[in-house]
Amino acid sequence: MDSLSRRKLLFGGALATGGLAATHALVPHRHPGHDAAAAEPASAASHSSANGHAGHGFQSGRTVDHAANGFNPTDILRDFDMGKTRRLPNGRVLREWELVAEDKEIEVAPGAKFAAWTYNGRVPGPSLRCREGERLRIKFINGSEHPHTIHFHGIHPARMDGLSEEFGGGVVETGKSFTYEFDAEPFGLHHYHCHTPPLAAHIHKGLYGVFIVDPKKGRPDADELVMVLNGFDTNFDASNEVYAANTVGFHYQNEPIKVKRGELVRIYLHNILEFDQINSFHTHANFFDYYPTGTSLQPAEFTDVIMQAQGQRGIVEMRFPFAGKFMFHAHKSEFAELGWLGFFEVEE
Ligand SMILES: [Cu+2]
Repeated sequence: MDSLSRRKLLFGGALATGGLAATHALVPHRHPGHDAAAAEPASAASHSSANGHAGHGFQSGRTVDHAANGFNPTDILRDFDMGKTRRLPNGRVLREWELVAEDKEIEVAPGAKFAAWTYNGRVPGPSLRCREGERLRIKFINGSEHPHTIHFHGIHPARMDGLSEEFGGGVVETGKSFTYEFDAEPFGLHHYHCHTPPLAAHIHKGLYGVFIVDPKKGRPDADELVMVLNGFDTNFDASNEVYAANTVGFHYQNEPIKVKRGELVRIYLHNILEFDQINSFHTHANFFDYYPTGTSLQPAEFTDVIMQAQGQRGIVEMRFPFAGKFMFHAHKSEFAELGWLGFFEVEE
């Protein structure tokens, strides 16, 4: 059994356990905008690396229409959503957000359209950020055609866990809303995603984002970046044709991430990749401190490559001693050639 047919089996199984006759609609085989132009990159960026040209179809320096997408991966790097805060009578801080699920076609590589499901119109969803010990309230409004939830990683009561009914939660139907409320704990780098079956579909369609709980005393000043490692199955064969950090393949090759020489750079790095079992992050010509899950203030490792399975995340801290352009990418050649590759541009 080759890996592709195993993937197909796994995906079929996930659909079956969803028990939904509507799975065909949940996982559309073609989207409305599917045309010859959209089909081209998927075939050019064939998942098979046997032809030796994987990825060349869209590794051309052309870029996507960020305005049409409604978000730009360069902005997503440093865009932290702190929500709105006020003091409760007991003195604690209450922090509130509103997240809206919305169906939206996005371009994940030049010409490669993807019928995404989004939180607040972007993939990944907003980078929610709070401080340890605060009370958090997240109003979720489902403006999508499909039922969804928000499942937060963290510590909270079962009803706030964002599961479906059979597991003690409740999906939020189209046009309905639900308010999740819990305490911000533990400090670290966490994440949130939809937990409605079929799970593989609901996650990989784009319903995910990072959830940062800062330690009470904070972390040292740094240039802080969020990278959500993801991928897209553009032809519905339960394997990805496009890989990226923050959605758009090769974006940070076309627009390198500008950082300052000698300055501390902190990366909130999270892997949500569906269908593939593992992802990785490698920096060229440099090493970094790594804090798995961000739950300790002491690094666990000093290295230049780490691996993350789906749902794993960690904080990377590094300084660049030399000016110039330095590559970073998945140390999985196939992913790198299909979009998960970029550059830091280190300036004086
Ligand atoms: Cu969902």
